[in-house]
Amino acid sequence: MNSIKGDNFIKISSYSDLKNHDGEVISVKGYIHRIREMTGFSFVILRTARDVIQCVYAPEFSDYRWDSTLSEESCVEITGKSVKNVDAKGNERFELQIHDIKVLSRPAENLPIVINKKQLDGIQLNTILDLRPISMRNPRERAIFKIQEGIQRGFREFLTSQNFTEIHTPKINFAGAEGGTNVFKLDYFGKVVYLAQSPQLYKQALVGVFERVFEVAPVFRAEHHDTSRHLNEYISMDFEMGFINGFEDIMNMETGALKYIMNLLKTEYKEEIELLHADIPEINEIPCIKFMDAKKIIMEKFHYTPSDMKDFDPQEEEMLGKYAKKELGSDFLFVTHYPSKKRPFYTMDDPEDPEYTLSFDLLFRGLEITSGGQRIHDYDEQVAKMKKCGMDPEQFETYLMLHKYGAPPHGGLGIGLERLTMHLLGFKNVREATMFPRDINRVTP
Ligand code: AMO
Repeated sequence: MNSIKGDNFIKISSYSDLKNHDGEVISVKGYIHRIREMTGFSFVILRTARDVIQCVYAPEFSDYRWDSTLSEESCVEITGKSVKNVDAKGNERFELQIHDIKVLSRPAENLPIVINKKQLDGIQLNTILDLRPISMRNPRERAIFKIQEGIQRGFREFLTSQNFTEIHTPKINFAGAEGGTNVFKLDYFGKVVYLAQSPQLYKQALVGVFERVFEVAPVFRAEHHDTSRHLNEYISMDFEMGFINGFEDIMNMETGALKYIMNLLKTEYKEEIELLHADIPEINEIPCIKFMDAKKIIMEKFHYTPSDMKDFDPQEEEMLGKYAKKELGSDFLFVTHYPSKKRPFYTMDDPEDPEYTLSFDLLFRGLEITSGGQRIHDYDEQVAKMKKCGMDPEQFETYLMLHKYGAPPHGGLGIGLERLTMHLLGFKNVREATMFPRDINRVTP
């Protein structure tokens, strides 16, 4: 029960509290989501932090008299009696018989879009994004980000239970960690520095301190193309763990985290799942396939000729998603042993075949949501690999302190939070699962 006795009435904040106070006079604060005036009575739908509560006005309920200046999006405190109703289908529904409405604030203007329908029908994504501070008031839009909260919460809770330490690493860095050209340069008092592409270098350093670490934080990628799966700023859910026996330990930890997250969503985010018609996957074991075997499947089963034998394009990922679902009965698929040429300098090569790496991606319903793998922990090996990648090890002195002064065998991964949310909710565009997206054309709101 989530209620406190204050003033004269019990204050409640959600629909479930209403149930717990059947027959009692209680008070609740929120936004007026919708008003429906009928003959002789009115409905006021109140939007609270997480749900909507139906309140009914009729003159016989109290001395309070209907205020025809009440407007939608006003903030109010409604006092009334919690009563149970049974609808035509036999469903039990609690509502509040209004005894009083205290107006706490009124909007200065009417909203530019209708937000009090089940979903934002017929409104273009760009308009929804332009108006994010208010479009998110729509219960369905809001539910997307409650689900996203649940994912992060599950990640955090699970890893904490596995003795991981939560860390915060700097976002202004001396070098890009992931290579490539998608790094933002910054003028730092006359010096060139970079926005963090990932917490990679620091999370590895911290394995040398805490053994197991995780971080949920924004990272920055200067993506030059406008695609449905790339953002310039996204939330990366990273972990890194020491004393591993192999990169399979990382995959097992991720499987455990995902199982925990999905169960948490099913148990504590039921209303949001219903609103969004989300299909939350059952996870038992996640199947796993080697990169070159995946290429074979793409060529032989899907008769597709890849343009790049060192990576997958989005269509190939989709094909692998279909294959995993149809033939392996799984929404997820681990692809392991990516070619060394396409993985960053910290990735450990496979000693059995150094053309490939001890690394993996996780595909979810045909989209890469995770990259991870085992890292090089030997100093000489790391320096040699950096040189091979055309890097100057001297510039990475602080990073190499880990290797120089002793590092355990270790590895980790990074999960793109928005991408995971996107495919969990069946969206076509990652921006739908991003509160305030940053892309090549958008830096506001
Ligand atoms: P990687 O660069 O593959 O690996 O990123 C990890 C995951 O982050 C997500 N992602 C993105 N999401 C939205 N917009 C983007 N521009 C974008 N780029 C990446 C994807 C991807 O799988 N340091 C490694 C992780 C590790 O090995 O620990 C890394 O960052 O879901």
